Amino acid sequence: MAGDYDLVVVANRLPVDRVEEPDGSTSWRRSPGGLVTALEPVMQREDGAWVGWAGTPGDPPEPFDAEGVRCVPIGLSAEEVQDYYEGFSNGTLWPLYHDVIVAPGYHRSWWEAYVAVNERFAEAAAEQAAEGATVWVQDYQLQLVPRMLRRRRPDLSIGFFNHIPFPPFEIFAQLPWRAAIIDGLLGADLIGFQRAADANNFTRACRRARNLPARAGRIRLDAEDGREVRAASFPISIDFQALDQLAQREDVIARAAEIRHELGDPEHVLLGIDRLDYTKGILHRLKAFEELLDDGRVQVGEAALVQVATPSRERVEQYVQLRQDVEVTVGRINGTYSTIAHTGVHYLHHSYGREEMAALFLAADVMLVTALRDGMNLVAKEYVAARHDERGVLVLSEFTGAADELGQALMINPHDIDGLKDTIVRALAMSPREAGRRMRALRRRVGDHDVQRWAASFLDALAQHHDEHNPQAAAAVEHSS
Ligand code: GDG
Repeated sequence: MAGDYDLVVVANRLPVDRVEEPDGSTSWRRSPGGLVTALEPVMQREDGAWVGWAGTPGDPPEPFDAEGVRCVPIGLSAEEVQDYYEGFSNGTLWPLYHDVIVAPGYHRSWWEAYVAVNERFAEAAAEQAAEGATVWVQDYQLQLVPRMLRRRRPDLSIGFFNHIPFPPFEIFAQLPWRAAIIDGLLGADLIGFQRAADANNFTRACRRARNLPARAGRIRLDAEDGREVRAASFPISIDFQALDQLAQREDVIARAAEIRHELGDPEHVLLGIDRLDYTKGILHRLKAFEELLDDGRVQVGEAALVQVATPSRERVEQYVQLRQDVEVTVGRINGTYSTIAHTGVHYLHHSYGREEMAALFLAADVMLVTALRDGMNLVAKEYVAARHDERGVLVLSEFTGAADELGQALMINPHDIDGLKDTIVRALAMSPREAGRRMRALRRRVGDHDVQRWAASFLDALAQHHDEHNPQAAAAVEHSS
């Protein structure tokens, strides 16, 4: 049974957050994040629906319209939140896909919940999509949805985008359900990844785990009349123009100056902004800063490090441990090096509004992105977008997707603490002329490749590939018309 919508986005979360109003009623506010911004214009133009979890366990609210988009909530029980979301998504897949920085848990009960919840998302998407519609499935929580959807609706054009890395086969092979994940993804016409290396890893996994003929990002499925699936890179980006403009607002510029003043007007402000996640290399960054203080190459009072660590996945064991480790480390650094007048590390375990984020970016001489593995890292691109003054230096881990595009950043290997320290010192000492030259090149790149362009290029490639390589779907649509 076909629904009404020509474009259906399926993501773990809806693009809106529930807000309790003072009068006791509830309303929905658009959640911060690039995906919503990127898709909003297309969703409005194409008559779009968004299928996702509303963020709290229990029965789902009825479908509703918000921000010009039809929102279709999926219900998750408290147990499913534990097993599908905190368990298989964030306790198995997240560490496995990020180079096993911590050990993934392999539990059959988590997998069963993942399968059941993916079925529920697929069912809802199948109900909403019009005949011949496009369905765009997002991210690692929903890798089985493309296949489940195709089984129900062979007429659809199905895309999938993986926001996190896809690991080398040697790591992926650990997963007891690796074949089912590959089969799930191959239900799509087009599978998008952040980096070319991720697409290659996936293509190789198709060969190794499924023995499929897969070459140069093309996977042929002989069992499905030779249907061909394409795997390619589509590096995600940010709404460059919106952040550029926000950072030019007088109140934001004034707030940036005020932040520096509140920090005690140090000569150098260093900044880290991350979800509090073990993939982000926060401890490596703190270690480098601590050693620089210890060596006397950097002095408290002259330099201050601001570390915003947004609370994240607080019920998952490794995140509880990480928070403790970060807080002990910050406490030790400040206990050892801070003075009554000056603090070494300003650690902020909460999230901020967009204006404050833009002001922080503007206030920072050096932005530290030291991820151990990161699909893209939007914070790096946001720093660049905010620096309309063409100042500031981006220190960027080579293990981020962003490193493939932002060649004018100072690249580091976060495991190489000496190298990281030297690069921080180099960033602090960089002439305004060199910093300006680098920042201009970075801004050109991000400005030309913004999130709107990302969404359009994925959807165009999907339409083209679907028309050329999916004989079954074309037949299904013809048959029904
Ligand atoms: C996943 C992949 C990939 C953070 N704190 C606050 C805040 N943020 C915003 C940032 C940025 C976003 O959250 C985080 O995006 P990242 O890309 O840095 O990292 P993940 O959350 O791990 O995202 C990643 C991404 O998906 C997209 O595909 O790049 O590799 O892991 O936009 O600004 N925003 C506000 N207050 C905060 O305190 N307003």
